[in-house]
This record gives sequence, C-alpha cells and structure tokens, in this order.
Amino acid sequence: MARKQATEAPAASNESSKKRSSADSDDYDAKRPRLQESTDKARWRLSSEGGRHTWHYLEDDEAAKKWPQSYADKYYLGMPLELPELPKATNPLDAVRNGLTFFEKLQLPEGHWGCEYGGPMFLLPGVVIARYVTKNPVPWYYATEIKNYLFARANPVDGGWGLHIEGESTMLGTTLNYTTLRLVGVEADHPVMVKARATMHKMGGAICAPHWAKFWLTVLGIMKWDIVNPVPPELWLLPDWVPIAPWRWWIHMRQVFLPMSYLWSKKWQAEETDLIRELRKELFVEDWDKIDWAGNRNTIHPNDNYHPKTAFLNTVNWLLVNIWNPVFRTKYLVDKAEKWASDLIDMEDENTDYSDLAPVNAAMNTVCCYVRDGPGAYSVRRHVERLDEVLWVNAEGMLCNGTNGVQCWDTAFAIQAIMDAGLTEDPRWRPMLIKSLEFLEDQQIRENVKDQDKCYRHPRKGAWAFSNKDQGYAVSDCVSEALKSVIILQKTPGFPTLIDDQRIFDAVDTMLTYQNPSGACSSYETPRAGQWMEVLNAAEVFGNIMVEFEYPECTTAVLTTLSLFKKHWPNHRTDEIDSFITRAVKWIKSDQKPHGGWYGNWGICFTYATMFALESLASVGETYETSKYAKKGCDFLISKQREDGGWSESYKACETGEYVEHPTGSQVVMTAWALIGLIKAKYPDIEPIKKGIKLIMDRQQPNGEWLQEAIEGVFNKSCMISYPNYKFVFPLKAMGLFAKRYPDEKVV
Ligand code: LAN
Repeated sequence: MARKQATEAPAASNESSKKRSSADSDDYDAKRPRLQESTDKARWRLSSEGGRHTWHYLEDDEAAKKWPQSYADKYYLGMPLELPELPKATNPLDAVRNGLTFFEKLQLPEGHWGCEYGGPMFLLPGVVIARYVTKNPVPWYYATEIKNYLFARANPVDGGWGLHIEGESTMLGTTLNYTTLRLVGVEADHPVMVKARATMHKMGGAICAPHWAKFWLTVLGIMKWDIVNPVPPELWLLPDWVPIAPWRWWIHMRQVFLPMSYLWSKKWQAEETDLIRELRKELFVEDWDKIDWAGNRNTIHPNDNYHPKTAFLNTVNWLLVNIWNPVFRTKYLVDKAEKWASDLIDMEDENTDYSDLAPVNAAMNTVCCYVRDGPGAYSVRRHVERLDEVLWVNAEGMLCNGTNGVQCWDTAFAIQAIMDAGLTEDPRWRPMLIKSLEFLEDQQIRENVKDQDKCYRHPRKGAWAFSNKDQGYAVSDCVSEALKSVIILQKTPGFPTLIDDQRIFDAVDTMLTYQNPSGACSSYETPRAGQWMEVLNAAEVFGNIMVEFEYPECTTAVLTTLSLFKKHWPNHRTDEIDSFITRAVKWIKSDQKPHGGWYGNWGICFTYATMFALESLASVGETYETSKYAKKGCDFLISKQREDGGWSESYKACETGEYVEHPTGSQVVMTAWALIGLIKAKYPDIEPIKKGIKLIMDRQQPNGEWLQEAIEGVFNKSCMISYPNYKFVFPLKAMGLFAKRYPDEKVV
C-alpha cells in the first residue's frame, strides 16, 4: 500500500483559523498542518509488512471500503469490538481458552502482535521537530491526533508534561511537548497552551530544561548553542584503548551522542520562521534578547535532575567551553571529527535501512542527513518514511512508540503462554501458533552487520531483535525468549521445522557471546567499561545509562533457554554451555537482595525480576524444596501478596530501589508475574496461588480480555513504558501453569 503523502485538510478549525500577518507568510509556515477537532477513527488502518508497522488514514471512501478495519485496528483505537460473551470459565484452563480466543483476534496476519508502546514523553517531540526542521510537514491527520494525544496526556492539575505518562511535570516534557503542539499547529492562546505555559514559566522557563531539551530547542533556533553543554565529536577520534572512548558507552547513549555531536559541531539551526520567533517569546520568562545563554548551561529544574551532573563532568564541560573549544579545536580536527561521526551515522543508517536503533537517534540522524545531504536526498526521504514506523494511534490520539514495535518479544511470550498451558498440541490453536512460528522464522537475523568492528557492533548472526530484523539489534534476552519459543514449537509433534539446527546453533553461539566475566548478561553488548563511566552522564534525567549494566532479566532469560537447548542438543558446545550455566546461576544467586527479591530494570520491578529469577533457577532444578535461594524468593513474593490475593508494585520501586505498593491496588500483570515465579519454583502451598489465580479470573472480561491497568515497564530507572500485551500473555501463562500443576482444581 503506497504511503500517503501529507494532505491538506479542508476547512481550517478554530485553532488554526487566525490569520497570520503578511510578514509571516514564508513558504514553510504556510504549509503547516491544518488541525481538525479529531480524525474519523473508522478511517485508520495499521499495516504490517515484514514486521514494519505503519498507520494509514484512508480519506477516500472507496479505499476505506476495500481495506476494512480489523479487530486489531479497532482494539488499538479503542473502538467497540462487539464480540460475543464467552461461556463463563469455571477453571483456569477455560479462562486461558477464553483469553486466547480474544487474543487470537488481535494477531496480525503476519503472525505477530502489535501494540502501543508508549510511556516516555520525550520521543514524539524528536519526530515532529525532525520533520519540521527538514521541512516535511506532518499530514493534518497526524497533526490532529498528535494534538489530541498531548492534550489528553497533559497533567490534569498543572497542565505540563512529565518524563513519562505517570510522572510529574518536568521541563523536558513540558518544553518539548508544548513546542510540539505549536509545531503541529496549535495556537498559543488555546487554553491548554495557556495553562502549560503558566506552569513552564512558574518552573523557570525553558532555560531550566535539561540537556536534551536544550539541544532540540537549539536545533529549532529557539535557543542559542551556547546554552547546550558541549557534545564534541572529537571524542570519536580517541583511540579505542582510551577508557572513556564512546564505543564503550551503552549503545543508546553513544548512538544519541553521535548525531547530537555532529549537529553540535556544525552549530546547525533550522531556518528561522515566524513560529520560531513566536516560540522565543513564549518559552521564556525573560526577554529573549537578554538571556545569558552560556550562563544557563547548567540551569535545571529539580524535577528534571534525577541524576545531577557530577563535579567532574561540570569541570570537564567548563574546560571544553573555555579552553578546548576556543584554543585547541582547530579546523583540521573539527573536519576530521565531523567526517568520522558522519561515517558512523551512515553505517548506523545502512545497517538498519534508516530505522535506526530507537526513535531518539532516528530523529537526530534524519536531521544530520538533511544538513549534510540536502533536502531532496534519499537519506532524508527514507528517514522520514521510516519515522512513521514509530508512530502509533490509540483512543487518545497519536503517540510515539519507544521502539519501532515489540513484535518479536511479544510473539515469543505468546507462544510460551500457550505452551505453559499445555495447549500447543490442541489443533484449535495451531493456526495461531504456526503463524507465530513463521513470523519468528522470518525475523531471525541471518548475518552480522557489515563492518561490524568498524562500527563497534556486537555479533548478531542467528539472533532476534526486540522489534524486527530491520532494526536488527540483537539483545541477549530477546534472542533467548524467541529461541525458546522456536524450540518449544518445533519440538512439539505436528509443527514444521522452519528453522534448521544450524540456525538454532547460530542463535546459541550469539547468546554465548553475552556472558560477562561475572557470569551475568547485559542487554545489547557485554560491558565495555566500568560503571564509573556514570560520572560522564550528562543527560540529567536518567540513571544508569552510560555503560551496559548486568541485568537479572537478561541473565535469567539466557540461562532458561540454554537449559532447554541442552536437553535437546546435548552435544553442541557442551562444556561452554555447562560453564555458562554454572556461572550464570552463581551470579543470579549473588544478585538476590537481602529481602529475597531481585531488582528488575525493564519491568516493575522486584516482582518482574523475581519471576524470571525463580523460573531460571527452576530450569536448573532449583526449586522451593531444593534451594534456599528459590525459597527466599518465594517467601519474598508471598510476603507482598495483598488481602485480595493480588500483587501490586508501583513504578516508584524502580526509582527508589525499595518495594512500593501501587496506590490503585492489585494489578493483573503483577499478580501473574508473582504466580509464575511461585508455580515455577514449586511453592508448596496452593492456597495463596489459588487466591491470585482467582483475582486474575475475576478480572477477565466476558469476551476473554483483560483491561489495561497501571504501566508495566521501565528503563533507566526513571522512565516508564507500557507493555499492553503483558496483560494477555502473563495471565495466560500463570493460569496455564496452574492448570497443568493442579489439573483438577476448580477456581470459582
Ligand atoms: C528497551 C525495550 C526492551 C528491553 C528489554 C528486552 C525488555 C530488556 O530486557 C532489555 C533492554 C530493552 C531492549 C530496552 C532497552 C532500552 C529501550 C530501547 C527500551 C526500554 C525501549 C525504549 C528504550 C530506549 C533507550 C528509549 C530511548 C531513550 C534513550 C535514553 C535513548
């Protein structure tokens, strides 16, 4: 289906009807989107081609008729599905069947599941700003739904926006989302804007925004480069052995630093428009002409200062600004650094076909290509097309996903849920499972990236990415969960072998590259420097971002999968796998907190990681009766069970490192996580488990679904992110495991 080009909406709405002065009418401003109250939700369709998701708005009636809305489309958009009520489940297995009946309707034709992957409130601005400064206006239907989403997500009390949807207002969220709304066509005197502006001013105005916001606002020309702490591309010229060389940083940091450094070095700013001139008046408390840009590099509102810059970094910044830049930054050096940064940007673009690692660097690389290659360049056009793949439409409007989807990850868990319920051989679910297997087959990454060493990439042959193979970044636990599901299915009678042994070995070989000397696994790579690198964390809003850390989730996932693999292929790299397993188990035990739980980095929080830890210990035969670690983990979970049988942990736990209850009470997803851990660890007492299962069953809707509750995921300690399919896959898995362990037990 051909991508729709930006189309002008018919009559302008009240928000855009204000006549601009004649001085205004520069070409680009005139092309700004015309907002409507709302789009017609019945005209939106999600397309998936090779796991690439794009939303299309069918303005043409004929086209809309030819491409009817699917259940999945309607579900994502919050439209009624009008599905019949299913017979009430009286035991967990029937509840699983009901849940699967619903979940099957959401499977996309290619075999995977889509979902809104929102939460962070700093991603959409990057996409909109990149489009604005490269003069690719967003179509009116995007603009309209972006406005609706941001309006819906403004803090109901103060009108600002946070770092993430559940967080308090920050300057990062408020300055960037306010600007985004203006860029998509909302007028400054709209009541939502007036309220947000008042909060922004009360918080000190945009000069109190953190580094990333200052960077984007400067690219737009709303600020001056002097207010942005230095981002010197020269760092890329450091020899690889230098301990702080950027190739050693966590991949998300270095891939963001890379384009940022290119634009910082060029001191590039977008063409000045009337709108930019207006924003210079709106975002600040003081007169724009009088702002002391250099003097406010480090001004930051406390709400944004989750990780204050160290004295060391402040000194480095001072030296860079006052000594390095004026004295040593010669043209030769600058040219050389910019050229190498530009080459690295090209490698990232080529290796991902312009999808890039995540929306932050995708938006920045888009601007770099525009600056370097010019407006009509293929690199710019392809980037802009691919940026569409991170946009998502829900009932509230249009948002930006944290990645270009959760395709492989969710599919792997869906398969595991069905397998844990013992239903893989039931022909009723075979078509859904075969399609899932076909998708995972299609999405396995078959080769390492070109110039792997030159662009500092980790091996990835045989791996799976979190989203799709276009993005193509292997992550230790994504490879593991996908491989586990493939093995489970291919070893089930009646399923085809789509992935032969060699490809399975490729995946295992890649997994084996992920173990650190400690025995633990990290996410995308093994750590390339020590945690002391946090002293260079300049982002202010996140913690633990500078290097790879060791994660229980990643370590346990690899462990569980290797244990399964070993059962089927005992002769492949036996000694290495055995030694991997022994060291991983040792590390997992050492990572257990004194209270018995494990701290989760990617899900909330102790409940999430404790589930994985108990599951992995069980995979090597360590359960409640046989292992003091498993016992302690179970006791921890039991100690957190609530009166109603459920579990409920708040995202605050991720920030504080202490278990914190969610104010809204028990959550289905968290209850499922705790139950999975307990059942896998063979917790001996059925009663608490049964109580939890009952809560999950009671919350199941008559059509088999569960409703969305509090946010489930997290990253970098402070930013929350939604995993909407977790409310299906984990309750299904928990109930399935229960049904298998206690086949005769009724829960009514
Ligand atoms: C993700 C999403 C998936 C997640 C898991 C696979 C669940 C995890 O077990 C390993 C880490 C990983 C791959 C992960 C890393 C960080 C991501 C990519 C995200 C949380 C989604 C969004 C986030 C990314 C960093 C957002 C952009 C923000 C920056 C600070 C650059």
